[in-house]
Amino acid sequence: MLKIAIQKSGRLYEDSMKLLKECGIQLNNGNKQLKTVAENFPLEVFFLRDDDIPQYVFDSVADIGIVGENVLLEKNKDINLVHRLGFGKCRLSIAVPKNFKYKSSEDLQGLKIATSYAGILKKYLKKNKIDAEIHEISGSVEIAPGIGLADAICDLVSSGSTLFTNNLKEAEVILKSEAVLAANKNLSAEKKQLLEKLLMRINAVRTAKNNKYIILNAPNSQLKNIEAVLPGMKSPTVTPLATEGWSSVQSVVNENDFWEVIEKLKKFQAEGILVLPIEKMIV
Ligand code: PRT
Ligand code: ZN
Repeated sequence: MLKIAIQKSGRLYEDSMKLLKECGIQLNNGNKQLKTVAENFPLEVFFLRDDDIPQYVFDSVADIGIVGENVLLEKNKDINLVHRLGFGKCRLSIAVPKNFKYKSSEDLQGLKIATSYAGILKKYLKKNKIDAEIHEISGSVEIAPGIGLADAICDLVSSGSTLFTNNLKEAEVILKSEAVLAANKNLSAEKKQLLEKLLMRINAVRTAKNNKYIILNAPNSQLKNIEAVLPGMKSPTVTPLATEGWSSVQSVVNENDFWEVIEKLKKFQAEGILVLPIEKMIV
């Protein structure tokens, strides 16, 4: 049995549950309980505060956990970052009051910076040879400059609206973060095997999300050009249409190249282009 810790409630809860579900893992209890066992996979799920997850994984109370990379780095436990999960994206940034004439990190010299991320901030300041005072607080960091508690803050930012409403502006991004899967370093062979199984499923789900299935009709004279733009998993599937001289082409396109590929396909006289989402993709 593999034990996974996920956030009990908060920004990572929904996406963590969704990921397990997309991996075909059925959980019938909600997060009202401390833990639950999956019905169709040897997985026990613990619902915890995100700050506690690195410690629990380190102590082998849980074997693996889903947590923000920001928390993982701040807690600095000796556990492995196994996989980035692509949700819960944010950045840890230093912000200063809007009217502060900020030019470079040199301007942070001698400032008092409020943060809940003292560990990461300390490393950043040391690396950049900045001598600033760290004022550690546990919440509502963004109000610190306004009430005269600090000159600047170091906090998580996603849309930037919290900074904006508190008359602050982003000065330095010190970490780009997303939810990650972290694991204990001493997993048994059996647990490692289960983790591999889970990772295979996570990869299939994530690869599928980054790709689209595409079907189109094209004149045979353009097939060579179209095959070159649509490499697909091995090569595209080409089948003749009832209309003489035309074929149907099916392939997979990466989300990042999508619009560029479509433009090229149009240039090569592709017609009736259909684009479909992919549920799972095993490469
Ligand atoms: O109860 P528990 O301790 O488990 O939860 P928590 O309140 O400590 O954490 P939670 O649920 O707020 O965040 C969990 C994780 O989500 C974080 O550790 C990050 O990895 C990730 N994440 C992604 C964020 C944000 N985006 C985010 N915007 N965590 C916090 N914020 C906060 C930020 O602190 C600031 O107050 O949102 C505000 C800024 O947001 P914008 O959109 O106004 O810029
Ligand atoms: Zn927390």
